[in-house]
Amino acid sequence: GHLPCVVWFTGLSGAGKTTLANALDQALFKMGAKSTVLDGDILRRDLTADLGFSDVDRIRNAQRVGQVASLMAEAGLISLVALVSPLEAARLAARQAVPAGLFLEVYVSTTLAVCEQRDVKGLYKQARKGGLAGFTGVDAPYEPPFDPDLRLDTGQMSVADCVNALLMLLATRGAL
Ligand code: GGZ
Ligand code: DAT
Repeated sequence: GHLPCVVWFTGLSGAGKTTLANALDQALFKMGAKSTVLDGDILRRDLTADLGFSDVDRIRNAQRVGQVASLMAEAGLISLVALVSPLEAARLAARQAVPAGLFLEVYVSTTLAVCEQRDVKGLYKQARKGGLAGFTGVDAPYEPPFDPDLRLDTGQMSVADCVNALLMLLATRGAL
């Protein structure tokens, strides 16, 4: 059996949060552990579709998704959350929605240069042209976590190496 918890991935757009959350989800499934992915980008189509990208809305977003993740953990799942969550206050709101000790913060620390080079959705290009105001890393801040449980730079590490580091983290925290 495994202990449920919330693994919270924070980092710039294109840093690799979704890719790592999905890869970890698959690895956990193969091990017989029950997990689920909550992706900010997908949740914003419905659950959080009323929210924009102001500071207040980003905090609301993290708080709401944190509550859902907490419910998932209560139901016995390892809940994997991929949200830019660029503000310390937003991550704190999420942490406070989760029972003490069950919140693991993973800083996907991939540099802006690498994320912008990838530009998976062309959003950086759009933001640089001025067509997208308040884009994180371009003209909205990203506040790096002070003391993350794990730091992963996907510009330096393969997906497989990142997944192994994540499995180690879960194992050392008694989640596996
Ligand atoms: C940041 C934005 C913005 C702005 C649209 N700033 O690569 P993506 O596309 O899938 O990741 C980004 C996603 C961010 O949603 P989150 O709910 O994770 O953000 S937050 O935690 O800050 O509430 C990007 C897209 O939405 N996107 N506009 N202005 N990302
Ligand atoms: P995010 O969810 O942080 O916005 P993403 O997972 O959607 O990021 O995009 C990350 C892109 O980078 C995706 O196209 C896969 C690629 N990539 C290359 N090497 C990677 C690695 N080691 N880990 C994660 N993603 C990687």
